[in-house]
Amino acid sequence: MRIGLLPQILIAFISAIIFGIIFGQNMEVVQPLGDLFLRLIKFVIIPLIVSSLIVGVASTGNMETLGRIGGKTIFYYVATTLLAVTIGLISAFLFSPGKGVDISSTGEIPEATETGGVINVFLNIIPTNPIESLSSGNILQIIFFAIFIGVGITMVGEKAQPVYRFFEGLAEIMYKITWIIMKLIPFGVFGLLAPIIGQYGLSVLMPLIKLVAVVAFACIVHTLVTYSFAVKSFGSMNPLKFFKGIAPATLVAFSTQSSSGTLPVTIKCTEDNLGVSQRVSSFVLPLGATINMDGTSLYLSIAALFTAQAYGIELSFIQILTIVLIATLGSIGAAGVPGAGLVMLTLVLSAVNLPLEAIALIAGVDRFMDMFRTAVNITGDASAARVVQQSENKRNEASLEI
Ligand code: DAS
Repeated sequence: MRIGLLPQILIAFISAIIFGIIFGQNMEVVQPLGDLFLRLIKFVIIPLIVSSLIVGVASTGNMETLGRIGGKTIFYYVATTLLAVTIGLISAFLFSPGKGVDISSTGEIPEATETGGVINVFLNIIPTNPIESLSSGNILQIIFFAIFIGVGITMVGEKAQPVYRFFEGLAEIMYKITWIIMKLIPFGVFGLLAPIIGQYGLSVLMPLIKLVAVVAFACIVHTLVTYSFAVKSFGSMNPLKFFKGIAPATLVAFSTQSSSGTLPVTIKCTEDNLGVSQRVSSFVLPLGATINMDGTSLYLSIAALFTAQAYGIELSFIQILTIVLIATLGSIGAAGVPGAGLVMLTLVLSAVNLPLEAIALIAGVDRFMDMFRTAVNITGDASAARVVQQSENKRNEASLEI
């Protein structure tokens, strides 16, 4: 009998607690299992973010599409994602989910990087040597490089198609490898969590329950506030009609934790219930399932602050700004598959030098948060489709009046 991944993670989570309580610090013997899982996640992250970002940006097709509809769509996606990250940060500061257990990492906590001012943060994003950025794992520069390659492919058009197809294939390969690594989560959870429980006891778990609650709260606030305002003000639709219309897809996303897996349902609900044409939905929704993940972005900002709070690390303004940037860009690069946000969390923590061991704590409850963030991700995509459709309707009406 095959046990689903979520029950497996629950079994690993509960086993880690039981073994940690019974065997105490002796459980550090399974630490290598956890380290192996973290190394596998770090191994996949850079090729995954490069290929998925390039494909996500270049998949807008051609400059015409990228023009009117693409411009509106991408503007809406970036604006709502930045809003989501802001709501995430405010929630994390308000409720401090990580306060309660100040666990210093097993290794030396590296000094948080000071990058010398806001201007430098943005200047440092531009890679002087992309190969060096890739080899040194400079996340922001890698993301910058990938986005510009994606724009370049779109601008060049036909001649760049072999390059596009190469990265499309690489993205599929990386999604498959990520999918395999996600299957190892139960082992990673056990190998990372049991030693922590053995060393710190059950008290370290309390913040986790708070973390899930804060992520769920932020997801609900973002959905009810941002999307209601957007569909009412720019989509000329009653928010209740919008949420009722997209509800089947929202529930499928909550249950499957996969935006890509929910895409067919999202398209059907959007076209049948939200008055969106096939022409708009076939562009906005697949792009959204790839690069628009508001739930993931707010989760990344909350999880990063949770980590800083749990390890007693004060974050500077520059680091918080970096978290906003990476959470926004990392959600663009996250795949629409279960657990993608957890993989991207490595990106965010690495970028501001926060201890990756926190992944151990978070991985155990990640799937519960993934339910909420995936439901937000696809609801956000549907709200974009409605807003873009209404904009197109107004444009067509205006052209008829001329
Ligand atoms: N499960 C991902 C999705 O399908 C989101 C995530 O993991 O953050 O959208």
